[in-house]
Amino acid sequence: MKGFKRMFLVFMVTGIFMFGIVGIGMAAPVTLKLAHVVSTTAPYHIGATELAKLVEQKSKGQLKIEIFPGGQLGKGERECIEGLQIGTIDLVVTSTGPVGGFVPQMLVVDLPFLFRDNSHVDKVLDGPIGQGLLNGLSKAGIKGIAFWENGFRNLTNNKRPVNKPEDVKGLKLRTMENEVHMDAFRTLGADPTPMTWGEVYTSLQQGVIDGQENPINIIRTHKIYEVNKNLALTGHVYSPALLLMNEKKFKDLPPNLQKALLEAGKEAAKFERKFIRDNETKMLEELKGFGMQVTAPDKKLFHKATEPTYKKYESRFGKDLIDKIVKTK
Ligand code: EAX
Repeated sequence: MKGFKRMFLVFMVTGIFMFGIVGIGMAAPVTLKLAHVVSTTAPYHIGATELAKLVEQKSKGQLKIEIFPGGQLGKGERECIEGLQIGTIDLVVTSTGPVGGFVPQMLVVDLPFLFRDNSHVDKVLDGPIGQGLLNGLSKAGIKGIAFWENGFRNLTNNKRPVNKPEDVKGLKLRTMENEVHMDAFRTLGADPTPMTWGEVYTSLQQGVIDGQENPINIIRTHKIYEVNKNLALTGHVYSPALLLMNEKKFKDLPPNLQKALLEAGKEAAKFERKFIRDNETKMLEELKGFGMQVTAPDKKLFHKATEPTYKKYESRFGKDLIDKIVKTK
């Protein structure tokens, strides 16, 4: 019996000792707050949900993401990015729309008709040019993790069908808080009104503005068909999105969790883009089903009409960079 007691004692002490070490080794999981301003049916949310799953897997539960959709932590994307800078928000999924207000160089991607199609987008944004733009965010205390997608933007309005650039003249159009977009619409003779996303539906409903422009997925998942009846497939600008993190908080993460987040951020980017591209045609058919009058104007006419925007911004962004993007095959 004495021998058995000693063995049991040794076993217990060893067990407690081992458990102690493991217990101490395993830090409490880190939970990051992610904010975005769109609905829970929109691609940003679908992508963020996938990101949370991937991060948990890759970090073996050491890193978790809590998602705050629909502007809960900041009614507009600019407010969310400000929250990110001061540290009240850890991660943000946002269009590049308002980012130019923090890092002007990022606005280069918002030039009209800069990107030909999705594969051109992927080659540029997943390549050295894209990485350079992400690195540039560090100037504003922001860690650029990956380019996600918003999509090619199209025009909706309540006044008239749009079949040519002249049809845009005089329309009071909501734009993002983005000077390049506003300049492009001024060249078309429209009256651009910068406004945060959360105010657009009601402003259209009350006739404060005539129209707005967004990718099909945003028009569909935010019921814009209830307040605007004309949709013109202008595809006048590609709107990238970004997964951003407060840079200090990123640097404070242990290397294994930094690695998990960077990998998951890039994988979720592919997942989110694929979701948008796989569902675009279906969503467009649904918009027609909800009674939207859809026109497909000649994009070359709009491209030609917005060319003056390039003249204005060439010196700011550098003709070299613009040419490099345009010439990327
Ligand atoms: O990022 O503000 C906009 O029009 C954006 O496309 C929307 O917030 C999604």
